[in-house]
Amino acid sequence: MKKVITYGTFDLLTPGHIALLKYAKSLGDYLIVGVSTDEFNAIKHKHSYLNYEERKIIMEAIKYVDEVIPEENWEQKVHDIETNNIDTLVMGSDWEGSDKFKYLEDYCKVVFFQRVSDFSSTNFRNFIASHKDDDSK
Ligand code: C2G
Repeated sequence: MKKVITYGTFDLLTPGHIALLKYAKSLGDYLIVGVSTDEFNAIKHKHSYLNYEERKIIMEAIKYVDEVIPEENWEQKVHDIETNNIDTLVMGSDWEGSDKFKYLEDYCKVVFFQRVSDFSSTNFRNFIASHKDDDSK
């Protein structure tokens, strides 16, 4: 069984996230997703609308995802790769060249997925702001 792993916050999913998960699963038989905990998001200086448990529920419902584990720190990846016998780690291309992933090539294949153009967070915020009174009518 070829096992693949990826990591991320996965808040407010877009087709870009799904494209990554679909691609990651296509590289093996079993996909593990390390979903960033709320505490690790704080370390990443990233805010998510949904908390860890909510994001975990959503990720577990995606057909490409076989298992969700908590991503609690930057350092756990070697342990995750070794204890889960991971063949391939997949990340979006925005991580290519990052020193947070280069060293992992000593432990498994590391593949970067060319990101699909994502929805713009700015456009999303503008949409919400311009429709904030819709429900009150
Ligand atoms: N992604 C993508 N295309 C998009 C949006 C996201 O390929 N349009 C990928 C990102 O490159 C990442 C994964 O989906 O590989 C999750 O993205 P985020 O939820 O933004 O997670 P991130 O902040 O990149 O955290 O240890 C790794 C970190 O936890 C990654």
